[in-house]
Amino acid sequence: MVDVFLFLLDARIPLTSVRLAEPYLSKRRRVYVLTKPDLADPEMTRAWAEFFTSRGSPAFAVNCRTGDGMTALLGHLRAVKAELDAKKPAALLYRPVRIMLFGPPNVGKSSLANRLLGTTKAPFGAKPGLTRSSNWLRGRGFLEILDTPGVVDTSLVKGEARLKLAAAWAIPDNMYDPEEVARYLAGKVSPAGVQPESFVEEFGRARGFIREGGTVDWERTCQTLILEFREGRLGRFTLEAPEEWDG
Ligand SMILES: Nc1nc2c(ncn2[C@@H]2O[C@H](COP(=O)(O)OP(=O)(O)OP(=O)(O)O)[C@@H](O)[C@H]2O)c(=O)[nH]1
Ligand SMILES: [Mg+2]
Repeated sequence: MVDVFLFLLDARIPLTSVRLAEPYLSKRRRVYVLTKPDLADPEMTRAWAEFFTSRGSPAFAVNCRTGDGMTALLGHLRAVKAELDAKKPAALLYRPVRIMLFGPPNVGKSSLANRLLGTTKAPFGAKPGLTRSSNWLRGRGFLEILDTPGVVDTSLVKGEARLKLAAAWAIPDNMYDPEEVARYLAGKVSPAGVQPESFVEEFGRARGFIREGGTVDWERTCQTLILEFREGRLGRFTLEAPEEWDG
């Protein structure tokens, strides 16, 4: 029995995140949580939250590392509790709100569970596939949370969506070609007029990744570019806009 589905979307790739998990969740009552907003373009995060809200699903941007945005999400969940309580016989009023977390690998599900519960019970960490099985978690307060592993088999995803998932680190490191992902990212983050290829090359030179003979150490350069994107060191980028929504 689940009262609310919290559908976590990486704020840098909301569309790809939705498409991954959508087939598992059709028609259920859901609340969207845009995670890692500190890494995304703030204007775009606002636009995405408004987009989902206008389509009838509440949406909140939450930074699970700092707690930014938690107050609004908790306020919403308290309102859900009040609504559920109003429908229940008095004898059942002690019942907590049951929440299931859903979303791509590494999106921040376990971090959010810990934040919502005020615990550190759910193991979390900077690599996809950390949570291996679904667990009901309880803490202080009025919530019970089902933390789940990443929802889908990302190995089946192809094309640009796959590059985006790799960039956001929803795909394990040995499952993508770093050069392909770095070139893709360079195309997104390089200033207008700069070719992705030259951007990567300059990036490597600027960091001193030079081999004997003066050529750029391409592998190290690509890996570092991806890493710096993931940490927000190249800036705050959102790779998808609500206008791309087609469903
Ligand atoms: N920058 C940033 N990092 C975050 C945020 N929320 C979570 N993280 C980091 O993202 C990584 C993944 O967090 P988890 O909570 O383990 O993600 P998960 O969805 O449970 O991952 P799996 O169980 O592997 O599917 C961790 O390194 C977190 O610290 C956020 O709002 N901003
Ligand atoms: Mg987890």
